Amino acid sequence: MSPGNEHPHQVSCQLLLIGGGGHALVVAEAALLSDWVLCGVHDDADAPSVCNMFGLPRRGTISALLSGPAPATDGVRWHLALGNLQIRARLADRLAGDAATILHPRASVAPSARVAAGVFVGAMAVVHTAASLGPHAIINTSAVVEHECVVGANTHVAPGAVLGGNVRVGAHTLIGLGARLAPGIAVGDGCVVGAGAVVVRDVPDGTRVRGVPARPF
Ligand code: JB2
Repeated sequence: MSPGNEHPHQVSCQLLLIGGGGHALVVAEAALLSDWVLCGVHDDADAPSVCNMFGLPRRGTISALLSGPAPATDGVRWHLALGNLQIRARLADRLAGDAATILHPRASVAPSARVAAGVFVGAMAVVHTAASLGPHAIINTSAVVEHECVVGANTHVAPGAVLGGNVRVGAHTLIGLGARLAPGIAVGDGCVVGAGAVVVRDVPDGTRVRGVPARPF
């Protein structure tokens, strides 16, 4: 990794998960495999799945983090462990302190890749040579981000999606399950690429596309 990137295996750091549902289950297990010590969860559910599965205390709600004065994180590292991109963006703006980057130990992240704070890379995902991942991006299970791709802040590349070489994806965009983006394609901010789509033309900001080849809908 380039200077300034975090080492994937943070030893005995305390980590707060923001979100307690399905995505949190995946993040929690990856974090534990990477030697993080989980210290709690914020979620609106009374009994979040991740608390039940990993025996973690619920420290508060997401609604409380989103309202009132900016919440304090008391020096504890935190990670956005929920999938809702709008809520993730609002939380990222409000939370102080250092977001934790979590790389599953069986992800392949090239040493030359740039990985910003708060990123999650799931099991069997590949982030290839000179790729760049913005803050809080999610590269989910078995997704492939090829050489020199740029993935914007808070963008979610869903399981099995493939970004060919030199693809650029903006911020707050969802690349759906198993979608394919041809090499060199640009997808803008706030877009949705439907599951299984094959994108062979650039996608402007705020556009939803689906199908093979992908078209706006
Ligand atoms: O609009 C919201 C909201 N949406 C989700 N307002 C507030 N206040 N909280 C919201 N949340 C919080 O995210 C809730 O506390 C909820 O318990 C938590 C987790 O959301 P959910 O259980 O719907 O799923 P997830 O985010 O863990 O997983 C989704 O995203 C993943 C990336 C699912 O679609 C998964 O299948 C997917 N893999």
